Amino acid sequence: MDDKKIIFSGIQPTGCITLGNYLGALKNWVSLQHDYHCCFSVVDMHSITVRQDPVALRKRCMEFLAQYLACGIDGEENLVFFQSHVPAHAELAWVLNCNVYMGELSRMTQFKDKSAKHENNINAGLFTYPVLMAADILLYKTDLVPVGSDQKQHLELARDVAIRFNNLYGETFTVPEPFIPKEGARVMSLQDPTSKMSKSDPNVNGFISILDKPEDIARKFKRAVTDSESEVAYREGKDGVNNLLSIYASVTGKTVDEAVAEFAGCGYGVFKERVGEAVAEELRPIRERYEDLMKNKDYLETVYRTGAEKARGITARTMSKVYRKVGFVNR
Ligand code: ATP
Ligand code: LTN
Repeated sequence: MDDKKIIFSGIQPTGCITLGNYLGALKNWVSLQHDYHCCFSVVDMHSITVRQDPVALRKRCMEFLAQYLACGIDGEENLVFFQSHVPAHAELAWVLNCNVYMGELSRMTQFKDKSAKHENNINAGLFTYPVLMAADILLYKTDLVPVGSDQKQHLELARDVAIRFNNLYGETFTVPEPFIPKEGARVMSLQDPTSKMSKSDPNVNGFISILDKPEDIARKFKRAVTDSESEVAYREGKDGVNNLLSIYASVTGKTVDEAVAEFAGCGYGVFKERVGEAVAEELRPIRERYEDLMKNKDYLETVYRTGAEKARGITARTMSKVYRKVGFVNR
């Protein structure tokens, strides 16, 4: 083995992949992929914590996989697979469930948000969701987890569980670190810049799908909610403008200060148009590659089958170690 460190990350196949998912997670996966051994999973088991239509879910899972690749993830160099194809995720989640406290899980803000949103289906899976996520990460001896800032709390829990398990049973898991980008870690809704851009937002004008056409992107940015002033500046109280500046900085690789300087003296109309153009430019090749990839089902199948096969090998070794540590009889 070389001394490359290990990355694990995933996105759940719900709604469509947004500019938030892209800037918070995917774009960084792409830039880190050659310097680490990477596992990028479509975490389908997480997605059933909210009710899914089975036919739509199966189709969406393939579309998500194709979008990972279309963004520039190399499906041969990295392990790209569906979480449900690797049974160890569920197996380790069970063992970790027995080492996590109800109190810890009750504090998770995502659980509180999601149970408020889905009050007719507050199932046990929604509650233990972060434990499955910890299993995803710990199975691969992951060093680094590139995610948006909303996942920081879940990652903290994964670290706590790893440390607790190691203290109880002896050195078993690597304690992972989050990788949260400087810009783009929390892209806000274009319609309500005080709440996170979310793929399950019923208002399509609030989010940009990475597959949106340039004219739709332009329209959504044109309608983006800003404020009643007219100065493009980054400061408290200007949530809408701040969000557009961060998006622009993240897409172009510039700093927010450089972006502010660039738009000095511009009206909001021109500013929104330019941000929209920069985003459309970034996403255009992704949409084109996606269309090609979706025509090539055999290739997609090769990627996810080989990914899962390798992942099963790695995770089986972790599981036999874990089962031995907790005191189960050897198979
Ligand atoms: P949902 O709305 O269904 O909860 P989501 O849009 O929050 O979904 P997830 O699958 O939960 O998407 O997240 C996938 C990855 O994208 C995670 O790393 C998460 O931190 C990141 N992410 C999600 N939304 C944003 C956002 N608005 N800004 C930056 N990163 C984000
Ligand atoms: N919970 C994450 C998705 C996720 C994940 C992971 C991210 C599931 N397992 C492992 C990083 C590593 C979310 O974004 N909602």
